[in-house]
Amino acid sequence: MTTSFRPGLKGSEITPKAAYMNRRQIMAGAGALLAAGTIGGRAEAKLTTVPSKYSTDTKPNTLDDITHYNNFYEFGLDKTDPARFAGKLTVDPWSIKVDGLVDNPGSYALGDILKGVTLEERIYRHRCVEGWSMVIPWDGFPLKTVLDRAGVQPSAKYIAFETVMRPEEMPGQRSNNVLVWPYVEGLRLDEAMHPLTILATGIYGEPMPTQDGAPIRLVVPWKYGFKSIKSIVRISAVADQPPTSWNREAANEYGFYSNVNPHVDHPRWSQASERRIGGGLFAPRIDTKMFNGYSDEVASLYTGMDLRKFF
Ligand SMILES: Nc1nc2c(c(=O)[nH]1)N[C@H]1C(S)=C(S)[C@@H](COP(=O)(O)O)O[C@H]1N2
Ligand SMILES: [Mo]
Repeated sequence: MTTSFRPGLKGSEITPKAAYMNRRQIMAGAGALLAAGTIGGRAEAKLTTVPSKYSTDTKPNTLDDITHYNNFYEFGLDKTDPARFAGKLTVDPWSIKVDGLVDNPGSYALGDILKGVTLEERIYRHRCVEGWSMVIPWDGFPLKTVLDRAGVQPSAKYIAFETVMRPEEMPGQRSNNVLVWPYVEGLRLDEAMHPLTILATGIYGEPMPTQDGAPIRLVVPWKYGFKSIKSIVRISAVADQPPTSWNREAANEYGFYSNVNPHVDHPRWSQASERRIGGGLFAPRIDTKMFNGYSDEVASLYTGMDLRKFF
């Protein structure tokens, strides 16, 4: 956990959503369906999205917060390293290998994966295991869409994910051995198929900033942030619980499930409360909610499981 004071940060985006909506209206008025925006040095088209019933009403963090306070160890360990170094990652062309226990294995170009897909705006709470949180307006679509097209076979019980391995573009893959590269994650099949589980390709209607996991990353809002693996190049349907990066590193600190749970402390700190990024130096900590506030949607996935044991 680190300090909330970041010198050099502009305090200009007080009402991010309002400013964003204005920008959208201005662009619509100008008939500019494909207005150019620049993220991480790339000139990109504006995404078209529809709202979702799964979005929270809570005010989202500013794009500045979301893109300057990151965990992406492939680019370094400091929260500001991804913003400094992730622009180097080549995200176009991009393809994802879909393999394992599926009827239609193959290497699919991202453009083909996105064909016929409706992007939704999903404003989700994001809770890092380190004790900080944000609210992020993702643009994405259910992971289930990809899994259904792949044709997951009945013998598959889990879905495994892999981040790109590219040490020449990712300095952390050369300089730190905190984790074994590439970063890997996994979900139980029913978690992967859950409507809250999305693949995100943008934030605030802009193509995914590189530091947030461009061009496509997982978002599982009821689990600690490290489950939401970035810059995915492989999705595999498997029979057995797959290894996951942080669990492999310290199994007693980072479980395979890692559902947000204020009643189970990390061995080195409490998980009862969280610090919302962007609240300022003196903002009080807020109570962490079971399943990050998504109990109504996901608690039934875990009936019968001892949530203290399967953390
Ligand atoms: N490949 C990869 N994915 C990753 C990480 C990482 O270091 N590498 N960090 C995780 C952690 S700990 C968090 S909290 C979130 C942070 O996402 P954000 O930077 O977009 O807020 O990404 C997760 N996904
Ligand atoms: Mo995290």
